[in-house]
Amino acid sequence: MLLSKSFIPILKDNPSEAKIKSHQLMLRVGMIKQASAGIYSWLPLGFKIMKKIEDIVRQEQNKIGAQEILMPTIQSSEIWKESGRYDDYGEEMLRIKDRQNREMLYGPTNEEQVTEIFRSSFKSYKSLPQLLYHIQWKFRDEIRPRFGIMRGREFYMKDAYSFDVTDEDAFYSYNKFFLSYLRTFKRLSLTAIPMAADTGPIGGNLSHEFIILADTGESKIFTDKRVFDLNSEGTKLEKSSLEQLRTKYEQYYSVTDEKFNNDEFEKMVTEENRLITKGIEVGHIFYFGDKYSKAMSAAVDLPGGKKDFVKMGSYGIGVSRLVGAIIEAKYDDKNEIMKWPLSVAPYDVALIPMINKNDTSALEKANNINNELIKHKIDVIIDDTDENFSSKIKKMNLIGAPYQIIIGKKSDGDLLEFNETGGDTQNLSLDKIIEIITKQKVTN
Ligand code: P5A
Repeated sequence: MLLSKSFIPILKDNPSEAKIKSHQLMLRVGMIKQASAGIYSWLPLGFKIMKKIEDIVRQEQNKIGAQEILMPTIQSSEIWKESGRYDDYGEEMLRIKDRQNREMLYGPTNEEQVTEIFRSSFKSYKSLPQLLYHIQWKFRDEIRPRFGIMRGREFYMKDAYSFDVTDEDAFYSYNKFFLSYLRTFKRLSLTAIPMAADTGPIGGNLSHEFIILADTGESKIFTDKRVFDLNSEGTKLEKSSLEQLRTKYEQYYSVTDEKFNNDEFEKMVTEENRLITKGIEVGHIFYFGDKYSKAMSAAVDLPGGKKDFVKMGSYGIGVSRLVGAIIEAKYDDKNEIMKWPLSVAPYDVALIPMINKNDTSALEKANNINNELIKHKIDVIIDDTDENFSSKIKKMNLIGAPYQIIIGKKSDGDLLEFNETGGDTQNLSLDKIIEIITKQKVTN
């Protein structure tokens, strides 16, 4: 892709309305454009990154056996009246009337809609467990939308729902998502810690928020530092392996402020291991048993001939919020350098030819290198503008391809100036560069 032909409207300075670095960068490089309060259009750069995040989220859902569906954004109020949440949800719900004066709403979440699908499709325990998910826009009329897409009114969420016969089976489903979330965030190169959390309007009594540390986060957390040394490596999808994983995490005190209890904190965590800080909630999982299935009569036949309401959980990931969360974690705003994790980077490599007015050889060389890189499935953006070197580097540092190749005075014969964005420059052959990038792409 040539920069001159791309739709990446970069601003010279940080927009003054943006208070946190993810919002600043997203507006600065034209990843998003505000349409109205808390509602955004996604421009090519931002959209490409979000789609890559979505793909990883999808792959990890499929790996635990969840099946993808797509439910509508607009829902009927009827099912919400059945569950009892139509009135409870209050002003955050955007209510709409159709031409027949029927009460509709723009879905803030889908527990009701999916329960309605389930009850009309499944009759027997033999079909369970069912893990269903979709990736769809949501609307919540947040009183204080802020920080760009971090707390939007319209936002993109992956929401999954599990249906089981017994509590025990349902915990197994819950633990599958627990593992899947740890794996998902790791692939996005984020350290997200599961923390015991409140259930709010979703309901139930078991819940974890997945939180990444960031000063600008809206969640206050109290945790034992040692939890950051844990990982999910080696965990299998078997019941006992998943239970061990949760026990491993739950041995360390880690809670959001609604669950905080100072006596417990001081009893469980030695002073040197206590960490009180802020974070961004990128995922949230809930177990709520038969809260919705009972209210909406979603029951299946059991082996003995009796019927029982199914046991349910729901599992959310903020796909659009993750774009901002990754920026909060990776953007060096002092030096104005963004380096996207390769797994979601908008381009793998920025090619920066130094172009003289009368000499187009650097651009030709860049085109040839691009053709080689394409053969190896390496995605490139070429700065073909005739701006000076430092403004070219500045722009590319903001766009954030993880690697840069500079074709300039110092490019010596077949050797090219190569660097990891923000890092030291090396002179390497194109073959060597391809080898380095390809190796990294495989491990991602
Ligand atoms: C779980 C899936 C739910 O809605 N129902 C279906 C449950 N949970 S949640 O915690 O309310 O939301 C899940 C994730 O969505 C992101 N999120 C948001 N992102 C941007 N702007 C918002 N206003 C917003 N609200 C929620 C968060 O990442 C959250 O963890």
